[in-house]
Amino acid sequence: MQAISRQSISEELRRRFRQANNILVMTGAGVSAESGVPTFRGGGNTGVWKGLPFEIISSAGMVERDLPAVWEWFNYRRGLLESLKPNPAHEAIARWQTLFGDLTLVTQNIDGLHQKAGSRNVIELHGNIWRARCVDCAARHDLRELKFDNSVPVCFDCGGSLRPDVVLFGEMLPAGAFEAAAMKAEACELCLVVGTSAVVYPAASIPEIARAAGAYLVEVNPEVTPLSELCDEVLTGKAGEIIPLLER
Ligand code: BV8
Repeated sequence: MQAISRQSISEELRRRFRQANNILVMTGAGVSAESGVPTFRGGGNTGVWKGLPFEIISSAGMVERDLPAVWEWFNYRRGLLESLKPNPAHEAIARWQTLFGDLTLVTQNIDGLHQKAGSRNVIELHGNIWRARCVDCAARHDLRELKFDNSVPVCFDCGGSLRPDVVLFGEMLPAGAFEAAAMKAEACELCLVVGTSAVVYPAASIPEIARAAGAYLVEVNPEVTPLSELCDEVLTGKAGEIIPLLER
């Protein structure tokens, strides 16, 4: 794949990036790939865990059936993430928040790397792997403070079982998160979609909402996705190489 250079970003996109006041950025696992976070459907081997497809081990039903197995899966991923750092794509997006009147950052990622790079007010559509939630009283707990082995951690407010505070397949998104993202998508002038295979809904409908409302839609991805044909511009390559090329 030929390295992407400054030239491959159109004058049209440069102008819109320079002039936009209100932009929305939506990210998926691909924005964290260069930090070493395995993707779900790319080269990473997290598609399957102990023989269970990702959509099964990360499903609401699994919490009912086998909560210890769910914890084992998320403990493994948290273990992977512990030492990983934001990459130039996360850092550039964090810098942008002071450059635009209104920048909305929406992510499907639960890795917290946008926040680690300095991004604030990140709309986490699918929750965060560093938090747990009580299945009884719904109290949230920061996992960084919790020391626990592979057993199911207990809620110190009510003694109930804790579960990862992430959205599992078959579960509703956090109250208000999707609505807030959809509202911003309707209002944005420029929508950048970075590192997502755009197959998981309702997240994948956010760029569709932005495009339908007249936003200039740009995709950054080394591969073609179901969203590519809807885009005004597709930048084929890696987020860590392309995103820093967009300057004001
Ligand atoms: C719900 C947290 C409703 C947990 C996640 C409509 C049509 C079809 C199906 C559905 C539909 N509506 C709902 C469904 C069902 C389901 C769904 O969408 N299924 C899919 C598989 C078809 N959706 C749900 O279940 C949602 N809930 O609908 O509830 C409801 C209604 C009533 C009552 C109750 C409920 C909940 C979905 C959320 C699930 N949780 N994550 C966890 O992480 O374990 S989803 C998880 O997978 C991620 O968060 C993300 O959303 C998705 C993975 O996608 P990506 O992030 O895009 O990653 P992927 O690996 O696929 O792709 C990486 C991309 O990056 C690739 O394109 C690659 O080329 C690119 N890339 C690689 N390297 C780079 C790069 N790009 C740039 N730079 C690089 N260096």
